[in-house]
Amino acid sequence: MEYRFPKDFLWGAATSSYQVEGNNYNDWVEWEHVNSARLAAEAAKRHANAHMRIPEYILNNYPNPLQPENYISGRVCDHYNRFKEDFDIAKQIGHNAHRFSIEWSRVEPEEGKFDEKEIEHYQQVIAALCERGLEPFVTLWHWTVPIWFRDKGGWLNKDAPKYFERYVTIISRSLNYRHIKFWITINEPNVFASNSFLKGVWPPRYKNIFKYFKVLKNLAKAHKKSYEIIKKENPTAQVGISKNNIYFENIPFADYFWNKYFLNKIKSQQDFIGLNYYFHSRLFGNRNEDVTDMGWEIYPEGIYYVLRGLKKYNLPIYVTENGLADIKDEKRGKFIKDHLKWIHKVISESVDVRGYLYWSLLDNFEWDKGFWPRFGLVEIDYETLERKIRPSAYEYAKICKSNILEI
Ligand code: IFM
Repeated sequence: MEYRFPKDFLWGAATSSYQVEGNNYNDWVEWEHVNSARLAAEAAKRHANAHMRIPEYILNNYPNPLQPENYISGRVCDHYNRFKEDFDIAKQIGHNAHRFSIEWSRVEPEEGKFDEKEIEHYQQVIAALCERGLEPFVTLWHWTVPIWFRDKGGWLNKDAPKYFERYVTIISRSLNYRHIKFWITINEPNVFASNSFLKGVWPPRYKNIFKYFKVLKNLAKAHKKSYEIIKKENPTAQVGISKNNIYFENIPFADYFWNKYFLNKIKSQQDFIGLNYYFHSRLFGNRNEDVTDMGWEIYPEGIYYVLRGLKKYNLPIYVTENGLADIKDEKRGKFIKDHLKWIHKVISESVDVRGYLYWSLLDNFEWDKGFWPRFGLVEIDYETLERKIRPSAYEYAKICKSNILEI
């Protein structure tokens, strides 16, 4: 069976600064150092439980969840220095778009002092993408913040949106806007706010529903203002957010609060919706017939329902993330194809999906889980930093190059 995608469909992958660049200095880097031993000990405790054993094929790799160094990002993939090599690979495997993020803590390491050299670095990143025919999707904020911002209370500070606006003003002026059509102001506001302020698992580890809503409010404010700033600089820019939406099977309450609440808040200040799709949730438990290395259920059909749920916003949609941890690369090819089949179906029912960015181009640092989850189309050997293109990347390349999915 052949599924042809619309003309000019964008194909590619996504990354974020802290997860691939290496040698950053931000709130997460400080947090890792304080928490790595605890995270390794907790993993060991879970592993001691017969039902939660970590499989050998994960433990045989470096670094693995039982090792404290698994939780220290360090040089990660050294993408900061190797971005050209990595974009060569993206081009080679048929991509025509790429999503990356700017590291706020590099650009504004001290309050109000912007580092020209770092801005230049991102100018070079954008130029390198354009030279290779990769359409840049620039994410302005993917969860990490400068130390000075954290010390002011981070996103809980009532002036947080103002601090963010200052950064966005400088960035949108200094990056060559003619080369950037797509701007993503904020990555997954709910995931950030819930892990950091409600569940207490990510820095600053609060468990407080009022703080959770306060942070969402400030993020929405920051987005709206950034939208205006970028549009003033370049009225033709397309500005949106990346929103992690979950397919809640018959759970309308959760669907509203998780999927729609934030999007409704910024409704009139977005030109597209970036969808990050990973999860499905059933009221009485998922079947989990097929799972990723992280135990996340693989449920491709869910992307169809989630995309249908976004139709009412009447905006173009780009899938700005979708992917899985699969160290053996046994499931990735099929995973991508199955999701694309459902995306194709929703397009044929006139939902305006215009692109697909796999998460991630490279293996990278998965937040409090560290290095062991392997999401990459490209494998990273963390001892030598050698890049190896996985077989699934070639399967995906065929689709990217032909604009046709064959199953
Ligand atoms: O690694 C993350 C990314 O930073 C945001 N979206 C989900 C990915 C996988 O958990």
